[in-house]
Amino acid sequence: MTGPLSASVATLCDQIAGQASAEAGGLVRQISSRLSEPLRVAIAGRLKAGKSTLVNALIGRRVAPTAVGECTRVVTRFRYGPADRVDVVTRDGQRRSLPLDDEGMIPQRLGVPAGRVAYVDVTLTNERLRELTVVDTPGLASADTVVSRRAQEAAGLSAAPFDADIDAASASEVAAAEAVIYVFTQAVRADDVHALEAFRDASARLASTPINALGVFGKADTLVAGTGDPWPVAVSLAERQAELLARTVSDVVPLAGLVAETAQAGRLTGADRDDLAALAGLPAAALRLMLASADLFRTRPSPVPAERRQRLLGLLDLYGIGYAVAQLADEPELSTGELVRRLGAASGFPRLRHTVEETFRWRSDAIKAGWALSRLERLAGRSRDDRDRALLRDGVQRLLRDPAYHRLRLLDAAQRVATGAVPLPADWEQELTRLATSEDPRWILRLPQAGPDELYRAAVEAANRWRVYAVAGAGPAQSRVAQVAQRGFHLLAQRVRADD
Ligand SMILES: Nc1nc2c(ncn2[C@@H]2O[C@H](COP(=O)(O)OP(=O)(O)O)[C@@H](O)[C@H]2O)c(=O)[nH]1
Ligand SMILES: [Mg+2]
Repeated sequence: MTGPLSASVATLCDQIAGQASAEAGGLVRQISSRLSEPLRVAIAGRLKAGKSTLVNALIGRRVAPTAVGECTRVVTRFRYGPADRVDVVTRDGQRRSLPLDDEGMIPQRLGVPAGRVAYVDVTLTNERLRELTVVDTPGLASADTVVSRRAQEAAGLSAAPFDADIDAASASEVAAAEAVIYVFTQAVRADDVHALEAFRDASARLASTPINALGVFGKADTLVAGTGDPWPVAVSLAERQAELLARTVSDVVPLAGLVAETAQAGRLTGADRDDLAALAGLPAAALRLMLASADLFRTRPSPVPAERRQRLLGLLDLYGIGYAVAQLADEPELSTGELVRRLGAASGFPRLRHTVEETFRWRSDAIKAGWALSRLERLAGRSRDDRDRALLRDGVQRLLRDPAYHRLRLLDAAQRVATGAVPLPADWEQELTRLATSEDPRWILRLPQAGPDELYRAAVEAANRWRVYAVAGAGPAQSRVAQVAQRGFHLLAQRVRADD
């Protein structure tokens, strides 16, 4: 599913590749082939933040190991494919296939020293991966700088696909992601902010805005002791983080990732449900004591054997157990399926999924087109061949003059205003946001009933207003934004008239 902007960049790539030198042509074809792939989202964050857990929840299958092990130390890419398959790609470009282990997970032992692994390439016959390729990274601030640098490359933090210090075959495979989900736990630290800014700086154009980055406030369930309700605290903390990071991520969504993984991957069995129901039948005081801490839950006398209790902790942790037990105490006949559905809702995952769709999928055409254009520009900047350089530069310039590409500039301007980098009066900001994020002239102009004439006049009027603001308005930054808006409304007026 290639959107219109990506499709025309792909056409441009084909034209350039046909005329450029063999070397540049090959690189341009790599960029082009990325445009028809699903949007690639890297999951970034510190070690143990809950990244792999989130990956499993997003895929809806427990396939990424979440314990300490070799696999959690390498970059792993999950994409759609006709068969389940794990390939270990080494830094010399060789591939080695491995079977999934007995539990359907990536094996803990890769058979290759971690230092020689470029990344692990996993294809799964999983519908959710048809639209989203997910890249799991080991953690940005890990002590092992090699691993951490590779994580940064996979997250697009520092490296272009072409100048990574690995061979060309692997480099083309491990091209940077177009979008990132950054998993925080507790407070946002200074180097988290730093890493995010590096990500923005590394990729030009759209990446310089929160348009392609989303924050997840992970392990929200561990914010309060025992089984207390963490959401009031989690929601307000996430809001505070979102304010702090407004220039870096579009939103920060709180999530109880472990519960989300268990629910999404369908890990809770009928026997688990029955164990939870048995706990729900305990006298209230005994239950309260048991659920006060993980240690007490393991050690207090209980109708459920110790190893089964350990399993429940691993599936749900105290918050999830407390939530499930409360549901079963109210409705002892609750089915496993309905319990899982409620746990999924209680994990915060539905809001995350919705936000991912809003933030990434909907914008993925613009994100990918912007990504590819910035790669072409970068290639032009690096090319030693004058003819290649001219071909690339001219091609990109030609495309950017196409009215359709004005959307990229609009999104960029709207994000800059939304982040506060360029302050505008609130109603001007809202108008710009509507223009940047919609194709519907009636909605943009807030004239739901208007006919073509009225829409045309309103669009021309808006263009004039922004032109005046560009000249008379505050500073040079506002002026540049206003010029982009003016042209946007001018193009909108033309479109309304053409559709008439
Ligand atoms: N209680 C709780 N534990 C979690 C959550 N997310 C992950 N974990 C646990 O934290 C540990 C590290 O998670 P993992 O996904 O491997 O972190 P990564 O290093 O960022 O990939 C694992 O034991 C997970 O089960 C969560 O939301 N709540
Ligand atoms: Mg991990």
